[in-house]
Amino acid sequence: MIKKKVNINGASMTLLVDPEATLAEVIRGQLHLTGTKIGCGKAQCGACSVIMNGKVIFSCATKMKRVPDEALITTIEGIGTPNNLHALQLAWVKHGAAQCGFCAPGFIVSARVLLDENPNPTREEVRDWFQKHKNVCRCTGYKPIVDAVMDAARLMRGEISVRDLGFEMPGDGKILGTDYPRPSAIGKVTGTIDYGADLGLKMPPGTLQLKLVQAQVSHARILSIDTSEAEKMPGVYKVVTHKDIKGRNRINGLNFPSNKGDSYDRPILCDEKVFQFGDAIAIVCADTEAHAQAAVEKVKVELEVLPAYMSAPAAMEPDAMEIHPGTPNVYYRQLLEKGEDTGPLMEKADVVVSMEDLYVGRQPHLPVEPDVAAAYYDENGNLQILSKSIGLDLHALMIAEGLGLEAGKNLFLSQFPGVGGTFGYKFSPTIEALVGAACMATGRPVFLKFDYYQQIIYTGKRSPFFIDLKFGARKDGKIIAMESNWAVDHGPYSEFGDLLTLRGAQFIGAGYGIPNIRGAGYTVCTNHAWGSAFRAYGSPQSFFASETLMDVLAEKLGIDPLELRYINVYRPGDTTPTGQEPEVYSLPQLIDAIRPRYRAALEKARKLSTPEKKRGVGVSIGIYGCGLDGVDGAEVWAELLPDGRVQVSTNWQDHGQGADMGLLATSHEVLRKMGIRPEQIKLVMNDMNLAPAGGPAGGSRSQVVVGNAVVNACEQLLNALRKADGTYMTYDEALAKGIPLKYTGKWSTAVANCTACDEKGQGSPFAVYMYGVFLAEVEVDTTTGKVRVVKMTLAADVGEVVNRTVLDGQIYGGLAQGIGLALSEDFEDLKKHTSMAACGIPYIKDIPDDLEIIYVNNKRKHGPFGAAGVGELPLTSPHAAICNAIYNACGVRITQLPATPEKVLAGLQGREIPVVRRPIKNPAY
Ligand code: MCN
Ligand code: FES
Ligand code: FES
Repeated sequence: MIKKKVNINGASMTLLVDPEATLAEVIRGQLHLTGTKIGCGKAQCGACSVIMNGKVIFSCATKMKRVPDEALITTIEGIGTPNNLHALQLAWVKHGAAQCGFCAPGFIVSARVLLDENPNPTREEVRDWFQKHKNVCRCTGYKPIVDAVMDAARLMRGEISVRDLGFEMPGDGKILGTDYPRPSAIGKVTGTIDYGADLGLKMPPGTLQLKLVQAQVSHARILSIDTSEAEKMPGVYKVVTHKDIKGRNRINGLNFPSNKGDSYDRPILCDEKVFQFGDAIAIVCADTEAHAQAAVEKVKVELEVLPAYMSAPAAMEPDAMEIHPGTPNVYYRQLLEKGEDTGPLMEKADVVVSMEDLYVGRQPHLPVEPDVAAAYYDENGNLQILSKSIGLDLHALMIAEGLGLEAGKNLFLSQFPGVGGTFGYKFSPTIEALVGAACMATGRPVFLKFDYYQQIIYTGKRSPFFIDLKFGARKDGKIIAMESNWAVDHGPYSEFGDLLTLRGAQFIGAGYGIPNIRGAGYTVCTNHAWGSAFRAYGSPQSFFASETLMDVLAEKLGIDPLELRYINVYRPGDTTPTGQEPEVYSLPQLIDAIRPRYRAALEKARKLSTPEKKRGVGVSIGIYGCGLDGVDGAEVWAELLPDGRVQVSTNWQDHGQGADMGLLATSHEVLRKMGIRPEQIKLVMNDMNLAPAGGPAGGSRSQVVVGNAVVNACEQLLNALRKADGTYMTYDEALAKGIPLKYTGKWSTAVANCTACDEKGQGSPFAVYMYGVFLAEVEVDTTTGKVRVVKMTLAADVGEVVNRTVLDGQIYGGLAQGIGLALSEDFEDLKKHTSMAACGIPYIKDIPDDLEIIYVNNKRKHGPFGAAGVGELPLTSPHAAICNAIYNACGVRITQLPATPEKVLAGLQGREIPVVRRPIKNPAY
């Protein structure tokens, strides 16, 4: 222990600290200044940035013994408060620069030093600054952040006023379609909203800290688990193993009936086998994290190590052992049969093109906030779990049986107030059942937070697809037949593997009115990371294949790639690969909108290309459904409160996308008719104890499905309160008349006749789709193979705009993730891909400042006020446009992602680009 004098946010204090503790631990743990966040914990993300003696530093990497005496330290709490926002915080709110908001405190303190040093920076100087200080944002695509810094600088220079950064209510009082700031923004930019790790520090005395014993091998039989020594370690309360779990000890994966995989193949705590590296074997519950961690080392696990099948090709080999004994490694098949048999049509076609083993890898989600959860028993003896779950009611159902509980009866889930991004990994429960099991085994409140390494190895990843694809086309460019074959490496757990494989049927070749299709997709069990949802789920893999092959076809036919797409995109009379009639025909309009930019980009690339730096342009189309397959519904309550406000309640879970804003703008659009202002709407969200099920915030469904239920609930309330003269009753009047004050709104895609796809992949799975055309401009360094994306443009039809800032932000953020997917992101090598940076997260200079969006608005019949969703559209196929642009620039065709400099350079030098091949194309099934 040492004594350290410091000045924090203007207050001088003497601290007693462990010299080895980090400044972040002291600020957060001892001083409870939880505005400073810990993301990577390794000086890679800037979430923990604070100012020390005028410099931006990583508090996660600064030991207390290195903090100079009398250091002047400023944290986010010293920059501004909710009642007195700093210019940067005002501008952050204005530009929607805090989506999940987890990165915001770090960026804001970093920017504060920049503006102290340089009050009039250029955009590039702002970008250089954040690059130098390694400030990472996974949500915004960085552009709104630079916008915010520029505006804050203007305000500080006196060029604009505070009012310019505020929200001006339009005369009609309508906030739908405006840049109204999201309700949670101020909490995020001031660091006052509690994320999981913040709440963890504020739990009551007696809370047990949890640490996991995790597998260090990818496949093994468990021979014994000995906890006796660990249980004797200081501070240890209990070591929980599978034997302590009262229920079935399995997560219910909710498999399709035709899936040969067992819905119950994912253990909560491993009992018989280890299925992948990082699997949880035991939970140490102790008084402190340090004590728990020390005891983890003492748990003895005896294993018989088995061969590990680390990819679909390996697990498909005839001599591979069954990873789940009794279940074949290829455990699900999705057929696709539309129109006539394609064999004879391919023979008749003027041109046939095909490619094999097009591959999109195991993209890691990389939210800046690592996974975290807490559990406790409430006063009624019910188990309460808090987490980052984006499907509270769904996850309660999936874990209840495993724990021996009943969802909604004695098991309730809620979200932490702040959730630092999920991008879909939280569509599956991760550590919810672990904290539940620990709380049940100890009877004490418990808390578990992952470090970033655990975030990477334990949580699910995007599942790689290997795709073979063939198009048969006429000379005029019209595609008449498609044949597809795909294998999905879904890791060891079958949960949602069938659904993901179905996405291949729905999205390979989507966007084009191809009349005849034959295809088959296979789900493969492997020992690499389990597959979970990832934004745009299944479509980035699918579009990478069809949008790459479109360019190959265009070249063979001598037709411009954009025009070939124009010839083939959905027109009235066409149907989707699943035989569904599109609800709108946006793609020709979107191509028309992008064409002038495309032509200009080609011209510019021609002019700017040099032998060392070759420029190129590529396009792709992207489509995604808004909903869960088939019939999908939501429930919402609207209630008039005694003070005249209206309470709107539902579980529209927030990842950071702006669920609060969506719920507010959607309900306000109905309620404003009775004179309700936005601040009179009380949102009650994301707590199973308090709000009904809106359904998971996945599949870009919430704005459409929950939004419609919001409209329904609010309209019922409005209709009940409307008087004959068109005015509305007050609370007292309604009470006096005995009119019910609370209404349950419901909506389901049954009104749009949605049907799940059948065994031949045919059906009308989604009521509403989103449509986009991507334009990528790249520069390839021919000496290194490094690719720089110079500009991305997306022409998008997401229907009516609900909130402009949220919408723009969703698209910028998705495009940035697409650039990462194309060029750098991967989770393949368990030894190498172990940190945020090693997994290839894009820093600000990896993303162009030039991100352009062109909106086309075809109002959707089945969307509230005509809105579709947006969340996943921008990540459907930007990577395909980028790879097409690389080919256009330098003639190197990348067929397996990511397009690393090594691969591009190999292509440039005429060497073979290494690829992974799938041995068995049509496995016996
Ligand atoms: N919206 C809008 N106008 C429209 C459509 C939508 O303003 N025409 C707004 C909505 O009000 C909502 C947001 O855009 O605030 C996204 O709406 P929607 O597309 O319906 O998606 P969900 O609310 O269901 O959110 C989930 C979606 C998915 S599936 C993933 S994955 C995802 C995403 O959104 N993960 C995200 N966006 C993310 N954004 C952040 N910052 N972090 C994540 O983890
Ligand atoms: Fe400190 Fe990432 S840099 S948490
Ligand atoms: Fe930056 Fe989410 S807003 S990480």
